[in-house]
Amino acid sequence: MITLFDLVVSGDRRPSPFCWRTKLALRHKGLVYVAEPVGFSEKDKIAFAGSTTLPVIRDDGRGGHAVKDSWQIALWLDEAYPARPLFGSASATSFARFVNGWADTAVHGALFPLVVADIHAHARPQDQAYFRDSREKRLGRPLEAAQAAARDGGLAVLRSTLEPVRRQLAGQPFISGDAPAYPDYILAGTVLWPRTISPLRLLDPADPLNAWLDRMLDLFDGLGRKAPTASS
Ligand SMILES: N[C@@H](CCC(=O)N[C@@H](CS)C(=O)NCC(=O)O)C(=O)O
Repeated sequence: MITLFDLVVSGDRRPSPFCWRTKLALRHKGLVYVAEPVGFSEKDKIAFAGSTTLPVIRDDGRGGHAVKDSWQIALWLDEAYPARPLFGSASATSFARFVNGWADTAVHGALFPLVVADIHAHARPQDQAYFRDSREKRLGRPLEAAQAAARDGGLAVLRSTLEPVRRQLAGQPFISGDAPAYPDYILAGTVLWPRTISPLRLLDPADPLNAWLDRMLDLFDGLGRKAPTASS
């Protein structure tokens, strides 16, 4: 059995874009897992893996082997469980690595300040001080001020950052081609993040990316669609 250490906020919501990547990857591979909820400040729960961030997985069927970091987890899953590959070839892995880096920097860089105060508002009460302190150090100002400043024009920047994906999807149903693979799970995790903790509508209703998102939310018996949202 695989245990996924999964970020939890209030109302048992699971917002982490990186944990979403791993959940979708596990389901893609048909692997059964149990999710162990971990709050922002519960570092003791993942210390066994030498990690301070989520996701972490522990595979009891493989001697309790632990892997940290969503990208490393994806690589390891394909190595340990070659059926139903997340990548499938060296060039597919290379493409996915680019998407991973682009999402983590360009997309998350634009998105994070747009929702940072909303994340704080949804963090469990016992995690809020840790979250505020660590993120205000990163942003150099109060969370509310950072979010208010980002909302002034930042959503348009974020939406234009997604333009390469619109072009990719103009000729195919998934970022990876005819079927979803890890690059799709990377960006689906990004979209599920604000959906879980913020009223912000990341995509304009007329955005062609909505058709792709609908396909992603339907995967694996509606895993993403069934997840509690900010308003549910
Ligand atoms: N590169 C890492 C990033 C993981 C990450 O930053 N996770 C956040 C949750 S979204 C976290 O665990 N933060 C804990 C903290 O801020 O202390 C990955 O892909 O797994």
